Amino acid sequence: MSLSSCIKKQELVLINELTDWEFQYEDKWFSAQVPGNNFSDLINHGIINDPFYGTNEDSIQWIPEREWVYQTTFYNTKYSNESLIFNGLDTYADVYLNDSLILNTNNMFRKWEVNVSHLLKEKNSLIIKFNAISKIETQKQITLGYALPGGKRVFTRKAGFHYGWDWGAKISPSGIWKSVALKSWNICKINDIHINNDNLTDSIANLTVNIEIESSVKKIITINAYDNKTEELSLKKGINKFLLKVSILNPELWWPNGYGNQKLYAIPISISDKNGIIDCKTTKIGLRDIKLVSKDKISGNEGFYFIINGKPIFMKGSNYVPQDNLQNRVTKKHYYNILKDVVDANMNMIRVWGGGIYEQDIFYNLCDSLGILVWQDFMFACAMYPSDTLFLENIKQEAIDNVKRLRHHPSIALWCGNNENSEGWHRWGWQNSFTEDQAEKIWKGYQKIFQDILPKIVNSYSQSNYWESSPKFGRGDPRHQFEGPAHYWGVWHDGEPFKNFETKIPRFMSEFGFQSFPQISTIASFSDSANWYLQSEIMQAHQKHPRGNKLITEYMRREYNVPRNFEKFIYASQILQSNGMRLGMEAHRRSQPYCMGSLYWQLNDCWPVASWSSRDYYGNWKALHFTAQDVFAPISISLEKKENKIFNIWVISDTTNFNDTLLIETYSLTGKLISSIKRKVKIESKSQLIDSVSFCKDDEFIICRLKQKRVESKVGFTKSIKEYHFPKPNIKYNYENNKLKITTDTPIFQVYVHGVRGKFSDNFFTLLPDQEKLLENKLSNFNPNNLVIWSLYDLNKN
Ligand code: BMA
Repeated sequence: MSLSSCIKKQELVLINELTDWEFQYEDKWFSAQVPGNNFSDLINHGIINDPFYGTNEDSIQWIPEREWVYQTTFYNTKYSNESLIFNGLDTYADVYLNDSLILNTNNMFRKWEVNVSHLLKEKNSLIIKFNAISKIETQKQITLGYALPGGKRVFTRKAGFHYGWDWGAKISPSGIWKSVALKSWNICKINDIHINNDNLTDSIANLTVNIEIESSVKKIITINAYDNKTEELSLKKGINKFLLKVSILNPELWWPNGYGNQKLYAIPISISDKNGIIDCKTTKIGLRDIKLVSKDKISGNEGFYFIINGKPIFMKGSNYVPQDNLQNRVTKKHYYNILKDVVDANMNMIRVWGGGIYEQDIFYNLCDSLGILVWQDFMFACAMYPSDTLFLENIKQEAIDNVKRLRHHPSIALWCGNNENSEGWHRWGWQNSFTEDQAEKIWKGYQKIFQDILPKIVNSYSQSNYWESSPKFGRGDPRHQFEGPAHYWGVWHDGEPFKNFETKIPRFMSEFGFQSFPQISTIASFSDSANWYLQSEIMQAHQKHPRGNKLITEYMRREYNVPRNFEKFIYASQILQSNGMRLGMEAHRRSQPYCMGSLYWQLNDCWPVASWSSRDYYGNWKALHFTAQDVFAPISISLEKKENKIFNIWVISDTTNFNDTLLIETYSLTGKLISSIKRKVKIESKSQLIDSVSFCKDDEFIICRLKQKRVESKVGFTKSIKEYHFPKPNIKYNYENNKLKITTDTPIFQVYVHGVRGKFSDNFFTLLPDQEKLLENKLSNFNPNNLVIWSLYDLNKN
């Protein structure tokens, strides 16, 4: 059966697209955007100002304290069976159809379907009332009798970051955040398809297709599947379950980015009778096998790595948080741009962190087609949760909805129960505020959710891997270096030196990070220049970590002159972050196969803020994103700085068995070549120590190159940057044929080209006097007149 013949006979009408919605504010009705939320609607009508600007966040806290009502009318042509589908209501909603209460919701992550056949008329009124959240939470806490770690938010199944985070504003919207549809059908319909991969070899993929059909009559139908297989079936009234065996010959595998193609197969299934097709569904799948290995045979310890299609693969990536507090502002383009930036930074995995949202379908579709593996947390973070029957049932349904929705995406590599809940309970002193009985009850609740309900659902509804919590152990427990995934926050939270990234190496680093400031145009989006100093009220409001600015400045002082000029301070903060994080990323990759993953905290921001991100709210790359691109490249050179001015030179690579020539060069600060060594190398392992070079003088630097693969290392310095006297460079540039050509008369480092709109193809690079740097700008017609070029020279002369 061809895809084009798969025409649905049941109807799915998106009510949000066909009708006008309104919301009520102080007795008046205003037009509303659906999907959307109350904040966006209030902004659109000029009732509130942009909550991201200045300190506006403070002035909008009344919004979640109120009730918000949305309404619409829609028309209907009668079918025998009709249901309303709400793909996402945030959060406590009472839904009325033609004045009858049809639904109460309590979970923004669930999909709700209500049979409304008996209530529909030709013209229908739909009213959705969103209740104020905090009153409900307070009531739930009173009923429980004590407060749980994480605060009152744990009672509500709503994105954790809406309540504020150490990188996020407290902006807690409510509303119809996903589409609303009217589903109508007459005879029977396909409810669900679940495709299992039974066996995958080079010559064949054997699949079992589980099909659920709902029928309003007893009936004989024909099922038509992918490979033109046809079967006659007899339906009973109600729910019918069948399975079909389907084979794909000479299957092409799906591979993560960097390892092969991302072949996807469409599997159409249709049901028909003598009058033609009654219903059909097409499911896209990718053929791949993902195993999570958590028992390391050699050491007997618990390792943690992924084997994809038989190959153990090192995971290079980052942690993803939602792209906006107001989800309706995240367009298809935002999804594409961010995931393209993930691939451009040579990543093959991102972790969707548990304090955000289960992402929209488009996110996973793009991950499938770009080869980005997804470590998917369930939405539980940094807290302990209630465990009463209603709550457990609620999260069970939430898990079923989302595991079913995402199970066919080849990109899904892992479902993980929670972020840091177990770690917090065991090592952050949470237990101290409870009696023994309370503590026992809370821990049992944890076990029920994360050791029983969630793994069972993942197992029964998908073929994915499950892991209880990230991390297995945090930095407070020495076992974090030997077992499972780790979050290492000694650097940053405990003020440990960046060097410790090189020694505290776990089996899989699922979080480590350091903050920096976003570029000045991003800061200008929420403040004017009069506020551009760290202590200003606005800058403080856009730094959510209580010690954030202090930590950045303290670490900066260790290595750099702390610039008095605000814009240079921002530049320095980005170099500080990227150079520090480089130590960790390179050390993790060098430590293969002991360590098999490096996911830094964090990829992105949900508003303009100082944070751990490598890419700011507007998608601008910080220095760290360029560093990730460099360190995560398929082949990369790592300079490991040792005691006594010695550098170990490593090649770290996703592929092995190639020959090359390594050039090891040292230069004076004025660009004079001091020494040059050529070494023929045969790369036989994924991380290979090639040589050690020792320096006599401090005022020299080292650069290494792999000649054939055209890979260049970053520069190695022996001293702290603040101790160097860089000669004043004479930098020249011209702009021709959409390319910016830059030259210099002395070496320049961390060259930052800025001051104009658009994104350059490279930045924060090194340039030597005999080289030309050619840069492209995404905006082909950018104006080079205001261009500013800084390098480490500009930091040190400050
Ligand atoms: C991690 C995350 C977040 C937090 C980050 C920085 O552990 O899981 O909860 O934002 O640390 O503190």
